[in-house]
Amino acid sequence: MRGMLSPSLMCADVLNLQRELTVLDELGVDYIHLDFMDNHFVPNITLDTELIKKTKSVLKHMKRDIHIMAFEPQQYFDRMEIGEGDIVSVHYEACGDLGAVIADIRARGAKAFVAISPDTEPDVLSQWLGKIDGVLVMTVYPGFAGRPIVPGSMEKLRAVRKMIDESGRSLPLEVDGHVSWDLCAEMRACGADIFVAGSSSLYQKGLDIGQAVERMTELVQ
Ligand code: S6P
Ligand code: MG
Repeated sequence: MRGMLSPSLMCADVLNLQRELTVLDELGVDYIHLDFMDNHFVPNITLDTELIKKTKSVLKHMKRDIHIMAFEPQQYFDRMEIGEGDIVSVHYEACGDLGAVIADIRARGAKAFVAISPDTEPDVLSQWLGKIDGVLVMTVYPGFAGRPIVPGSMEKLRAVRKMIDESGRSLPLEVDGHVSWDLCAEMRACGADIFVAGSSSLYQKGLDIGQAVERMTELVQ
């Protein structure tokens, strides 16, 4: 699987989101990463359900990559209009009945990814690998941009990649958190396929977004 970018909209110019989305869409970026938080599972609030819903009317090619950092995420699916083509990541730690949440996402035609926070062991994924469409590994503590990478994250990516490969499925592995210019190629070598690009890379001040997308795409091939 080729390496793909998923720029994080919470790191973009929030006063000009429509323009930010259109530019990325026209550049041919694969995914837009949309972080939703409930101020309980994580101590912050970012993009809301209405905004996430409305992104649908702007995007032509780019797919939504919705990362829900909230307890019982299924309560938000209708309001986000989750459907065909979306990736929806829900946290292992946040679902009372993870099987039902996965089934709900897939019934809507979306791809169900299970996300794990830094303190969650990869082993918890083993029973779900046959039932999901991908895995998201958080390499920072969720809730904020600009956080330092958690030590041991590369080993964790490698361990999850190995588990996926040994399961016999070719599931994409997404990495979210401090995916920097310096670390993204190493993350690729550890088995990541989808790279959430935020304040450590694409959204550093003063960069030309077209050149930055091109450079990062090369780094993760
Ligand atoms: C954080 C969120 C992430 C951030 C991303 C920011 O909880 O899930 O998607 O937007 O990590 O990137 P960076 O490079 O600032 O860590
Ligand atoms: Mg995220």
